[in-house]
Amino acid sequence: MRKALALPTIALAAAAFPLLGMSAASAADGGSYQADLGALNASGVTGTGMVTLDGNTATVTVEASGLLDGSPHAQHFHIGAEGTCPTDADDADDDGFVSVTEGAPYYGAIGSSLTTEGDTSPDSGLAIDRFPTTGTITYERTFEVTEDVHEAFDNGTAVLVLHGVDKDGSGAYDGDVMSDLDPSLPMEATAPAACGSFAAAQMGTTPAGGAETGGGSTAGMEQEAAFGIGAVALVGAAAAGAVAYRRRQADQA
Ligand SMILES: [Cu+2]
Repeated sequence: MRKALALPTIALAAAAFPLLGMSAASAADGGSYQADLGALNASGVTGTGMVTLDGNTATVTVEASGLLDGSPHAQHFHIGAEGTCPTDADDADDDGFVSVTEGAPYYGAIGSSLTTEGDTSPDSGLAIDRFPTTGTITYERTFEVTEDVHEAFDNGTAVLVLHGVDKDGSGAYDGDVMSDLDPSLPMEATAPAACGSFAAAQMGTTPAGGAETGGGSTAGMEQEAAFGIGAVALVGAAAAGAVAYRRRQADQA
């Protein structure tokens, strides 16, 4: 597996010489991708994800509605599997939920965490203080993805997944079924609410290097402003997020 070891070196070189990376890679190595979200766990969620890659710089837009308002919604690029989504029939253990574990054979593991600020690696997969908390999500952020994420977009195995579903309609994440990811959390907090496979978007007659330059003007709309999430957010670890989550639940109780 010498090849795998070479990847970080390439990434480092690109980071050190961004202009070099642009000329070498991005002109021929970009693209736009769209995912139409379908509901999971009877969430009723609808929406769209858009990604434009310029080299490994991803400008990401997620618009979704029908989520539980006031509760965190982890959102990720999942990679490394079939590039497809499960259905509600894929509840293999018959606990009433399609869980993350049951969806993984279709959409794979976390490749990027679509956080509102800070780290976007899989390490932030459950950093719930840095995910949208609104019933209608309007997310836009530009960040660097890893080579394996870029490759997933290239080969059609990148999938957008939004998590957190109030399946029993109680107005909060609760219930007796606990999460397959963190047994201290209700299943409702982590179960997928919506899923969509990314496919290359039809760019029509857009000339190379043309209209896409508009991304720079909107990329500044960072999400801490949009969601009012302030200084809370240095927590990167999932454990810290879980603690914060329980604190929030306690506050609501
Ligand atoms: Cu996910």
